[in-house]
Amino acid sequence: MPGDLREQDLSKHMVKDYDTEEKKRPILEKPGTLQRRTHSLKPWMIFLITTAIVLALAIIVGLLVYFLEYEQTIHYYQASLQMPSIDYNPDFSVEHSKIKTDLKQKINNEIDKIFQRSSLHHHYIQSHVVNFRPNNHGLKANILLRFKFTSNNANTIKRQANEIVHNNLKSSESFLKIDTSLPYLTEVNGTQAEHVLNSCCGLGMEYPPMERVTHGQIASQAAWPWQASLQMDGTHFCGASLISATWLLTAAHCFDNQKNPKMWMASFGTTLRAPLVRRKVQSIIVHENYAPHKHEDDIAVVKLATPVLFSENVHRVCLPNATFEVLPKSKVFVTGWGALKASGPFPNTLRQVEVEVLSSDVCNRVYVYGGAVSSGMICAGFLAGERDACEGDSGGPLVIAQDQNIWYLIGIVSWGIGCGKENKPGLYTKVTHYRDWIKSKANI
Ligand code: 4AZ
Repeated sequence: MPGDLREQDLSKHMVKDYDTEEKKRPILEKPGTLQRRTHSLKPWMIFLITTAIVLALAIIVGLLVYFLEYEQTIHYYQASLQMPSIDYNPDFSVEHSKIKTDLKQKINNEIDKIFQRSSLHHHYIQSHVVNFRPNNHGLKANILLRFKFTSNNANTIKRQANEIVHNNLKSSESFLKIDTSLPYLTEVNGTQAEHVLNSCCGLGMEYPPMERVTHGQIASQAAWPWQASLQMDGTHFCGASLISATWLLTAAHCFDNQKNPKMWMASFGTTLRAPLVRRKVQSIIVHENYAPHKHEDDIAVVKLATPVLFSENVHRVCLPNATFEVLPKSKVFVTGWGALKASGPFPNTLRQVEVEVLSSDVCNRVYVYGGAVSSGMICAGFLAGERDACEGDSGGPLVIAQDQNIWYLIGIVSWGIGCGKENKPGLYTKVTHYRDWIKSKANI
């Protein structure tokens, strides 16, 4: 066949060509030798490749560790616990009462102990008692448990946590019992849990502070989380204090020129520009006996259009009972965005100053305020002057730390002659004097 012939011819040709090339090659370079050379690796190359592989493996392991360890997020679970051995006491409803604080501590210690010796000890952070309620099995406590884990572990961790709670509380050893008719743990969304965790009053700056405050100081973010700024057209006019998720307490004279709630806004967070939270104002209730440009009954409550969600940096201050007494010389703090001195500049960041309570007798001396200090006012500062509230601080809080570092609102910045002048300390509306009025208007 013609095809066969052509193939034969071609193969002959190829052999011929190869032979020619073979002859041209130098004697030392045999074909086999050349092939082996291209495939063998030098030691430095082997070292380089091994290093690269080890490095790549290390990066992969590192990334895995990072995602397993550091991409952990906070998860909250709510649970209800029964304490059949404890009878309900009305003081369990009194915020910061000793009996309530002690029992909360006892429950938290018990839960800590259970989880710290469990398989979840790396994931468990803390337990927090939210409230107590009486029921037909004695006393019931609602608690929030805080865990840290990667989200893909959620179902396993919840199941394990349920088992741990169940196994530990079914034994008769613990004073805590679990309501077996309910699922033990239910997941709570983070913002809602933070709101609940921060809903107790008066948690602010640690007192006494690490270093002594001599003059006005910049306040740190979570030091005075109840401090609000009342603003008109985006301009700060007055300070105010958050006393619940919807109510602020401030001075009546802040509204001397503008009482329309639509014109006002409240902001929270230590900086006026770039605040943490803003709220519209729904209503303003000024004390009925207040007369503009006078100093008596200088108190008002402001209702926010929508409640704030409590967080570490925004939450309420405690209100003292009407019987709460503050002794002269008590150390107290006043905070605000007021002028740094009379007719001086206004700061953007919240400031704090420590002052002393002065007796009304001292403040009513002829050379001080000569009888202008009434029973509804509290006097604080120094006869020597210097540390004081000033213009723009009006309406803001004067607070005192009680045991367990809980802050109580005792005064509202109201008036004074100048700022930091000798024999002219600051005057504040006395909150205890108006305690019933606050209750009648805001139901707090
Ligand atoms: C004011 O004008 C003002 N030194 C507030 C407080 C004091 C003086 C003035 C106290 O808002």
